[in-house]
Amino acid sequence: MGIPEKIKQIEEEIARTQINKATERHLGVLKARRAKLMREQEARQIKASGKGSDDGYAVKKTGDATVVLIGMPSVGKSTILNQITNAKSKVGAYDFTTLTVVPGLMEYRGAKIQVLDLPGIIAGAAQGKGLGKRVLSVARSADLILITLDVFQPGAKPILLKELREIGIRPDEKPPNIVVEKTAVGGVSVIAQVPLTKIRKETVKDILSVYGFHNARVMIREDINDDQLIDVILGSRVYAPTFTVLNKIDMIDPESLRKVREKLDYYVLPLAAESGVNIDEFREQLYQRLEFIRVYMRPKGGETDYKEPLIVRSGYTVGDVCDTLHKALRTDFKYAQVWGKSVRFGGQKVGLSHKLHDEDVLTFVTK
Ligand SMILES: Nc1nc2c(ncn2[C@@H]2O[C@H](COP(=O)(O)OP(=O)(O)O)[C@@H](O)[C@H]2O)c(=O)[nH]1
Ligand SMILES: [Mg+2]
Repeated sequence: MGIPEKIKQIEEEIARTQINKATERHLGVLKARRAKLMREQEARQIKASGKGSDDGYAVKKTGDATVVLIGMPSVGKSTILNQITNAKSKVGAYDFTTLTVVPGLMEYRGAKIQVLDLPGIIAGAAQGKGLGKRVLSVARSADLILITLDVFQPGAKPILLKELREIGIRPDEKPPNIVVEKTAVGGVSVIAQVPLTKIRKETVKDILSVYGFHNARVMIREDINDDQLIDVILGSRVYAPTFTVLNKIDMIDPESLRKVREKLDYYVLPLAAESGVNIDEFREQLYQRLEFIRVYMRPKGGETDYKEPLIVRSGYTVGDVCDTLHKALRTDFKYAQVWGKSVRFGGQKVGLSHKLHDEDVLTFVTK
């Protein structure tokens, strides 16, 4: 039996199996086997094609953050790109007008945001339907995934999310708080620091054994499920938040729009990209969701530059700032001084791992 048949067989068994306490362990193992086979299949496909997995569609990340536009064909992605960036992406009333990835740059409040317009996704894209996997893989570089829905097709989000999950993106999830360390001897020990309600320790051990971990220490710090454990073991998952807009609201009356929004159990920003309705609000919300912070640089013994702050993502450390400024800075780094909310007193000395806050003032002291 070939790999695709094996995957199919396992998927059928998963579909047949009722989810309950008695089957939890078995299901965990099935999912682990499926994920392992999928990885093998992917490796073979890449080898057979003789190219990288994202050949021809690799897009260099530029700017302070990258946003990827995702949606069904003809929902208005290219129109949005053209409205908010300097790009000129082809707009068309027919499907698949955009055949490659079109990048644009949106400059807003001093931040440079790279926006990538992807060809429309259809169900099964991750399995190679339509333009398929190679194009979709570009979404893996996203700091934020912008989901575009059409007022006449407002229920498309689950299909899009499923396709993203298939290529290893975990939309709106955080990396699970689990550490798996291989050890030389001693079998598998599972230490849970919180009560586990979705997975049993035996299942953790079973799943690890599918991946050949027979000696390991597993530290679980949150109430995870089997899928999350498999994600951690595979290690190639990317985690990104999503932001959803509902486009073409000019096509329906306010009452119908209210009804459409009521049916969706999550927030959407109503938009009419073509005529520009809500575009300013859209840019603002996009900027907010990227959670930028401003860092003002002060040369040692000099004046703070309040005019041109450094724009970085929230969560950035002094070390991250070194990397964005100059490669050599990290090696020459002695210490930094910070004034602002992230420190207890102005001018406090900090190291590379210090996390910065919005509007901190930063001085580097080098060797
Ligand atoms: N009525 C209306 N039409 C729109 C709007 N945005 C885009 N369109 C039209 O929808 C069609 C598809 O747009 P396009 O940007 O190419 O969609 P894409 O395939 O998602 O990139 C084009 O004919 C656009 O003119 C909008 O806000 N309102
Ligand atoms: Mg397009």
